[in-house]
Amino acid sequence: MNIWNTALWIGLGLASCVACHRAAPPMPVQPTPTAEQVEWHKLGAYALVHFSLSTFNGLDRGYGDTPASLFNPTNVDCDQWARTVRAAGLKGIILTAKHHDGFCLWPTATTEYSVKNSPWKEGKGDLVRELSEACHKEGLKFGLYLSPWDRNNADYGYEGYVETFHAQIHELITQYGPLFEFWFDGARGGEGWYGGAKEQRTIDPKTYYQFERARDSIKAYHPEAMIFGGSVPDIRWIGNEQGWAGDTQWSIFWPATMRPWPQFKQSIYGDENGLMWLGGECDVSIRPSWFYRSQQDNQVKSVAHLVDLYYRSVGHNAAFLLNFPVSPEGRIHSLDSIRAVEWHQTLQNDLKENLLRGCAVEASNDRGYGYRAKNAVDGDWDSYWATEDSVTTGSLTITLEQASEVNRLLLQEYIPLGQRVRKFEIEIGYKGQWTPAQAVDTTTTIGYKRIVRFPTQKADQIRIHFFDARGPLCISNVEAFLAPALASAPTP
Ligand code: FUL
Repeated sequence: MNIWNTALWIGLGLASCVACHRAAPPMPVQPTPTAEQVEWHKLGAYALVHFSLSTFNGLDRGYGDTPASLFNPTNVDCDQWARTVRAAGLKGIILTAKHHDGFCLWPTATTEYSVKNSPWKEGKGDLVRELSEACHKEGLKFGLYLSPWDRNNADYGYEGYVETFHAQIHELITQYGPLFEFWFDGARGGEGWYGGAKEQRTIDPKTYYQFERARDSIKAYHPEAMIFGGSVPDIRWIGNEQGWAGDTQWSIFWPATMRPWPQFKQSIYGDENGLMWLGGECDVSIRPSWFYRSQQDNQVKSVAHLVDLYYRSVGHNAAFLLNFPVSPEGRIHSLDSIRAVEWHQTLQNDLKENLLRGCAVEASNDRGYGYRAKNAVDGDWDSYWATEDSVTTGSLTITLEQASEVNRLLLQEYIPLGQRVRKFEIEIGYKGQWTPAQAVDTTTTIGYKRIVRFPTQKADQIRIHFFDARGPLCISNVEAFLAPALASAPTP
């Protein structure tokens, strides 16, 4: 055996030794997310933009009879929207390609009610294209909002409109992209212009729009796109339009046909007994209205309000969808862009230095090599601490390298194997004395991410007790921070 063969043998031996000592991973606890849903969870926060005829006619839900000629922005600057959104730390933009009034922001062949019959760029403009290109340039993801309800279309409520709706989906998915999200608003039927009929039309939202067919078309071109709304979604509305998720927050839901309790309540909290994975998305506008109104220039949400919403959405295992109402000029108002960037900077300061990275950590139990406690503080989401199959409670004790003040704790579960933790508690240790952190946020579920705020305390150790879980614990990440006091005081 020459020296190379010996080296190879030792190498192979070591590799197989390591392989044979790695403990088996825990079994998934159902339901589990798809790989695409996991990637979506990682986005955290992204933007919505409302811009359409409603920007010009003052109606939040246009009736469908405002002439297309009213759409005449003087200085559309999609690059400015994309730059603003990126500077605000948001990961993408979803655009209202068509709102309830039926006006289309792209030169569709399906209706005359679109930008092609507006004075903007003499009818040659295409806002969907401009924004998709701007997003691409800024490294942002791009998504579309298409209102199923169409108050302009004469055929709305009849078969003809369903074909128009699907033709619009086809145009959007084949001409623009890649798309990371497709947003179907829940508003459905009611009064409208409907080609001059001016009447009330009702539809059955579960069957009328043929959402299964829409889903197949979207996924064929954009397999990674998350579908919001409709009857076969990938993610769910959080049950309010104020930007917050329930303090207990399961990414688990009942299918539409089997919901045991009121939809809105389940939307806010999810339900651990549900049968499908459906993460929550928290939509809210940076101003009171979705569309721009100059009277609201003094009502842009404060940094403290936005920071609080971040903790109660992303910090509650949900996504944050922040709407920017673009002005009639065609720009995000400087009040909004400055506020959004300040918000992002505040959050960056709050969560700047992870005090637990690489610290010594002890667990009450682990399932063996490959799943030790150190995986929870190694900064790698894909490695996780896991307990033995029969162990669904336990604790992690982390010793800081240096004593420090602390007021934020961030926890993450390894969700590809399901959401597990029902309840936990944080204890702060200093010089051998342990005191419970007086958490502002409840310490129930974790899921993809949970950020807990508590009053500043001096710590040389932090202990997390996991009291109850749906299976063995799988904790991928624990971080602690000291957020500057003035930047964002926790609001109850
Ligand atoms: C709602 C719509 O009716 C609003 O106009 C807005 O688009 C919001 C995001 O969704 O349901």
